[in-house]
Amino acid sequence: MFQGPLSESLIKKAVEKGLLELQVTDLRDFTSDKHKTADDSPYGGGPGMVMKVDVISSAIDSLKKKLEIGNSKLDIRVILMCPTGKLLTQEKVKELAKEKHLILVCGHYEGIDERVRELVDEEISIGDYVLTGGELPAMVLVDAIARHIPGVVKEEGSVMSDSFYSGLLDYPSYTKPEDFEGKKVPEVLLSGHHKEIERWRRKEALRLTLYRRPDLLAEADLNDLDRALLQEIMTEAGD
Ligand code: 4GY
Repeated sequence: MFQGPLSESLIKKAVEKGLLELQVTDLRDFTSDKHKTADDSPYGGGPGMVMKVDVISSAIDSLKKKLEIGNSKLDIRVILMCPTGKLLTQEKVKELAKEKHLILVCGHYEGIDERVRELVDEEISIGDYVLTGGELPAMVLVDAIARHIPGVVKEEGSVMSDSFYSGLLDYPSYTKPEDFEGKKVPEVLLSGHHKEIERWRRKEALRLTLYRRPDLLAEADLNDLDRALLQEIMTEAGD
């Protein structure tokens, strides 16, 4: 399941360049019976299967030991991907990108034994919906983190100007053709006036954030120019 998404595009190149190392561990390798049982029915009855805490614990311990060979005692963060975790944000992604090692635990089936929560440092959710497993969320997290490793994205400026990076949505972008079925590229972008282009982009980023994500705007770090631009936007809207 990990092979497809992680052997495509920028992630593959990052691995080839040695900027990033990814390792997939099969929980079944840490089972202790001949049927390789990684899940069992819930105590108290009810539908579905529950992932076994002893199996997950062995897998985490083994990974920690392996990573610690050669390195003296490491502080490796262990993250459980689950819908009950804290919602993933760009801020969290940037924080995790600074870590040297991460272990991402992917649940499966209907649930995991409650005691797994005590084995992990934190729980992260990628959104308020339930998937069939934590694998896709883990890949989402890996992809988001990888973009913050120097050298993974060619132009680092493009990471810095991303939506959410400065707490606002990104400004609108255009490329050729200049006129598509009557829909024209804003004049200012063709003008070559760098200062004016910068001002326009900031204003449009503010406008987009105001209309689509006012919650972000309330949290954003705004300067005097930003406040002036927002004033302009609201005046324009009132006309
Ligand atoms: N949403 N964000 C998510 C998820 C699947 C039952 C625990 C999510 O991160 N993970 O939906 N995971 C569940 C399936 C066991 C993981």
